[in-house]
Amino acid sequence: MGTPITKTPGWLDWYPNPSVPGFVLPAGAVDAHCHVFGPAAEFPFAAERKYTPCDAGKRQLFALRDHLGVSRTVIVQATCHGADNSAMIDAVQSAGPDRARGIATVRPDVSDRELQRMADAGVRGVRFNFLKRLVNVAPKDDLEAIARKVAPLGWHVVLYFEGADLADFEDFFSTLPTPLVIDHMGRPDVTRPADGPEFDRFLRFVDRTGSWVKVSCPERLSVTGPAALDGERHAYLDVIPFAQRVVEEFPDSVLWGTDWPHPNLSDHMPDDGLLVDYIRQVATTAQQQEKLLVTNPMRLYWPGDTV
Ligand code: 0GY
Repeated sequence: MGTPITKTPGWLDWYPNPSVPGFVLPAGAVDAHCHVFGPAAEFPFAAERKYTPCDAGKRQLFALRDHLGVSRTVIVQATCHGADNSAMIDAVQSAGPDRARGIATVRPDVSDRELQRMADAGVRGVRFNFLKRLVNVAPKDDLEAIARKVAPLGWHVVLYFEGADLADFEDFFSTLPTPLVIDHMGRPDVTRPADGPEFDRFLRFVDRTGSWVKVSCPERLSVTGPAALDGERHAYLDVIPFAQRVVEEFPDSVLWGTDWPHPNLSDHMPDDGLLVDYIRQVATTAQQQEKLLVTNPMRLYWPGDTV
């Protein structure tokens, strides 16, 4: 018997009965950002975690994938599991033949053998997280050492940072020897203008570095909503100008993800079916949708494969 798990106070569990999306995803659509939590009895959470979530295991993730009409998933190691990637790798390997990829968290002393074992299991990148509420941010030397180790495998680095911190980090990011993938549009402050200097700076960084950008997590960025709940198919209006701008300026390097099971939301838990409907508001043409949902993630995570 493991120790009973007490969730972080105020924790919101994932939405149990998501709607059927009104937007039918194109064949071969990829959810390029989601997580698994535990289940804790099988995959205990890390001692150094900053939150304790509900269980959200691979079976529940695959049920949502099938419900939404997603074909493939990219499972990003959640910080509640620290650098123990077993739950993520187990989910990647259980997803069905070639249906999932993983993004790991590793320490600088990770061995080449361990990295190769992860690559064989479907891992294609590591995540560097700069949110102090989620992790004790690793020193730059450690991150550089990790990036140097994973670059020969053809992996990329996924960057998670707050928009306001980009100015401090961008020189460092530019030195990393791998492709870069940016989570949640670099977390802009959506109360500022989408054509203002802060978001311009972000887009210039994307252009200069050739980064990939996830136009994900409107539910995390939105201030005014409305929330994707109660049948609302036109949700998160304040985030749309930011996401539309990224999709229009970088149609060949945008990615989309559900972010299920939506860690650390405190205001509301979105209905994932309605989050799929949000896509149509940011990628407004069939060509943009095909690139965002199929062509781009396939090129990054399944190069050479067909849908
Ligand atoms: C996200 C966002 C968050 C959490 C994590 O790994 C994580 O714990 O990624 C967050 O709390 O902002 O990308 O899912």
